[in-house]
Amino acid sequence: MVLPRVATIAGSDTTGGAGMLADLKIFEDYDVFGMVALTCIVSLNKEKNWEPSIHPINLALLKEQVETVLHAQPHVIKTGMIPTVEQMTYVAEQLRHTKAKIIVDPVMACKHGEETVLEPLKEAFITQLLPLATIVTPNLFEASLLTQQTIHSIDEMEQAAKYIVHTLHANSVVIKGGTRLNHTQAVDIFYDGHEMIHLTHPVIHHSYNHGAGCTFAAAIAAGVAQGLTLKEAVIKAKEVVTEAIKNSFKLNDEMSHIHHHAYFK
Ligand code: PXL
Repeated sequence: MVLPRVATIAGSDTTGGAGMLADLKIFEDYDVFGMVALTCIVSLNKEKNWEPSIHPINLALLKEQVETVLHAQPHVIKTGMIPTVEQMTYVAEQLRHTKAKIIVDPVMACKHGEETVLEPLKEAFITQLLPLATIVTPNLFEASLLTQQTIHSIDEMEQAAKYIVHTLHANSVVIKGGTRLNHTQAVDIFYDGHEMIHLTHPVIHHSYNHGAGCTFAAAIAAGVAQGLTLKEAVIKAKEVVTEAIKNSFKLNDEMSHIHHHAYFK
């Protein structure tokens, strides 16, 4: 049997919760072979009260890495934080020529306690990466940036999902609503242009979810690489993330992380 190969084009979250560290942890758990093209290093600045600082990798070095992973012909490619428009333009150009399935996590904010917003990336996502996406995985905040609509209800989530597929031309979408709509159920919505599915689970009453978004998209990527349909991969990914959030832990006074591996124990 061929060992499925998955490449992630993403940043490193030094604290081990999000970014390509989350991706690789999940790829191991799914037993798919992981590769990385690193876009940036995110570390926390002690002098600035542990605020995150994003350090992009220079374009020449990113190019060398992307060429290297593409030469190994990954079955699936996941994109995470791509912090500059220059990087994103280059990555989109390369992905346009691959046969791999493409999972786009449209990271536009970096939450390490404080939130750093990468809004200038919005146009580049819309014009360049989304049309290449087999599936795109925005959270509520990213979905409202991409659609320029506020989202306060399940109905508005559904409208946003339709807009992302039919107007922005992603092949399919899962909007991670999580607990932000303040219901007793956390609801995510999957839409592939035909079927609209609600994925629900009871709200977990704490906010330790750093890394959940990356983990969800990584689990979808790994599931697709193993041959699951998109819908099956999304349903399993939701179970994996829910278990990871249930088993989250306090890393230090600033941060709490999910336990990526919890579902597989
Ligand atoms: O969760 C978004 C994210 C993605 N990638 C990296 C990050 C973060 C948030 O902290 O650090 C590298």
